[in-house]
Amino acid sequence: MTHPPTSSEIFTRYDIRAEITRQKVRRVSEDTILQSVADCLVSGDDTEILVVIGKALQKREPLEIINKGLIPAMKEMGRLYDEGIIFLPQIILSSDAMVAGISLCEEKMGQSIEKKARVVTHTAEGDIHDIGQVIVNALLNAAGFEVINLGADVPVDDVVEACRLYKPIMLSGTALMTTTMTAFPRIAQKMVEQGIIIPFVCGGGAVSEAFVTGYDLGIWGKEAGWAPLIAEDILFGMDWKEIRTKWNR
Ligand code: B12
Repeated sequence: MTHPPTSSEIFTRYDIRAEITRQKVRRVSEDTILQSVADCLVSGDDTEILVVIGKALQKREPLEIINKGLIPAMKEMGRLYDEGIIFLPQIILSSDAMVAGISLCEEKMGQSIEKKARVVTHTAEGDIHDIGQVIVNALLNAAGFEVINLGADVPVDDVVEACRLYKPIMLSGTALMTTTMTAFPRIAQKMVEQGIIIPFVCGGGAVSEAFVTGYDLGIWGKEAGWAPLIAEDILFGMDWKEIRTKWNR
């Protein structure tokens, strides 16, 4: 005779599942301060992260916290998600914590009063993955560029129109999905047709160097940190072809 089901056969112990998840999270830094930031991002607490980063900022530079704490922790979340260890709710909590943390670091980095030049940034049409763009905005701002932030899921024509209107020295695009990155060549083609010849730096998990260098104006941006450096090259007088030669294969 089979026995009636026990509680553990009926109920899922979510506290145990959470414990198992914690054991699978890899450390991202040897530095205990940066690791504490990463831990907080993984736990997805967008209030606590302000406290943790506030403390970290007393001993570490904001850029260090972004590059060596927040970004690797978000990558780790991506790995756990890809491997089916965590799910969308945890990702949403962590990405909210990421955005909160970046804005605190951004405040600390300050902004120069005199802006060097204007850059338009956007996340591709149909795509709401804007964490990469948020980082790009913060780094460009900190480096003294005026950022015209079009936000996420921006229609192709709106991007082109913004470039016509604001006359930026550079356009930045972020796409995390293979279905949305196809907006980039369409934007580039329309810009060329309208005579708006500026470097169009495209990044985000979905896009590859081969894809971006397949259309005119396209320059592949591997890391957010490249954005201000490329913008400086433009100020120095380099055109999109020279920039592509320098930064891409
Ligand atoms: C966080 C996340 C989310 C969050 C997004 C929150 C937000 N505000 O961004 C939420 C939960 C909302 C989400 C939703 C969805 N997601 Co999601 N998500 C992710 C996840 C886990 C991490 C992405 C991320 O933020 N990475 C960290 C950032 C910092 O990386 P990044 O943007 O690439 O930026 C870095 C560089 O690329 C570069 N960079 C970026 N832009 C630029 C620009 C310039 C100029 C330069 C120089 C550099 C640069 O700098 C950054 C670091 O230095 C990935 C999985 C993974 N492993 O990546 C899936 C993933 C991107 N999502 C995916 C999917 C499918 C979805 C959903 C459709 C799920 C669903 N079924 O509803 C929806 C999308 C809805 C939509 N229309 O967009 C897929 C995409 C698959 C594909 N290849 O097409 C992925 C790959 C997961 C998977 N393996 O299936 N998601």
